[in-house]
Amino acid sequence: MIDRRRFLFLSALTVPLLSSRRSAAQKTDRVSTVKSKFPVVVSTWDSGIRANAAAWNVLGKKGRALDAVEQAARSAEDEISCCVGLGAYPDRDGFVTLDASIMDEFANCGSVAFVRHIKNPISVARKLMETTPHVFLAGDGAEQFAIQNGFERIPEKLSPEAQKAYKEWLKKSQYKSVINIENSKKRSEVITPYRFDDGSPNHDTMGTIALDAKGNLSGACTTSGMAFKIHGRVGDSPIIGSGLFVDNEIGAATSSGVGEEVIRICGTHTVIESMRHGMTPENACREAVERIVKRDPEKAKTLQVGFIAIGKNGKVGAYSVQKGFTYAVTNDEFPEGKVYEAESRFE
Ligand code: SD4
Repeated sequence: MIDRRRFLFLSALTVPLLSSRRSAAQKTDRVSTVKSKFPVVVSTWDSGIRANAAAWNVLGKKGRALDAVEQAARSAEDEISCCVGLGAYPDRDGFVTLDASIMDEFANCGSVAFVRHIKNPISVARKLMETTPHVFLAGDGAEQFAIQNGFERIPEKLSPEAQKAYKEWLKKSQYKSVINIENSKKRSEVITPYRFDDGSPNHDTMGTIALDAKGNLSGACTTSGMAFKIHGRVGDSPIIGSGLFVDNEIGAATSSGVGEEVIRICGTHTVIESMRHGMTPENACREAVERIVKRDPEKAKTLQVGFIAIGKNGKVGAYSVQKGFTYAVTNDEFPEGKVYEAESRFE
């Protein structure tokens, strides 16, 4: 296993187009633009490499981007120790509540929020999109819809890891948002740890965007939301235009980090609109980050948001508020996937 520095160094060497705005001081292993042919799939975080593998089973056989991103999200939801799905950390009342959204090349979209007891909310979102006139269901109604459509109701039970963390959290019961970064110390381990050493989650979301062999785009985003959130809180991930947006003429984008900040700037819609006006995916992600920082520069130093985007031509871009936001890219050149660390506003 190569170590992280060498891995990223090699990644940088093999990626021809680096950010034009990278200064000498920033001359590190960071990569915010990846030129790629299609099909290509991109997911947030190190664990995106496993989500991408599920997507590549579809995309590599010339399948549809929509099917690929759904499979990516499902694979993350199925991982019991992952940051998303029923194995994830609960809210402050001890309930795991999930949000998910999906969007296809025709601007069809479906979202569910504040859903409990359902293992694969992404597929509920797709079902809603494909079989009803609606785009967004929340809470009990979303659960009821899922069950009526054959999804199994899983009784509430925290995973042992989540149970332990929740007990620990209850001692102080203080909500403090964590800066989501990949745990670089353990990065070279094959199974990405989803927690910092103190047990707090280092991220809670899997966002996946894909461009298929026919040149069509789709995206999916699934999350357990911020750990220990207020019961009923919904973040950016299920909100079309915030945590996920796809415009088949332009590109696809998704986000991870503090959802409230993404919602305030309609984050992924902002990314796609910047691309519509000529920006590269990287610069469009950077522009969205700058809007977050400009609104409250001091607060921005204390939080994380990262965006990833794919343009219609297959070019991939990413940018984050804080260092440590990683993303995985899988394509014909790297069918096993490759993880990059995005450039960031703050070091
Ligand atoms: C949310 N954006 O619910 C999600 C959280 C996240 O890594 O991405 N964490 O606000």
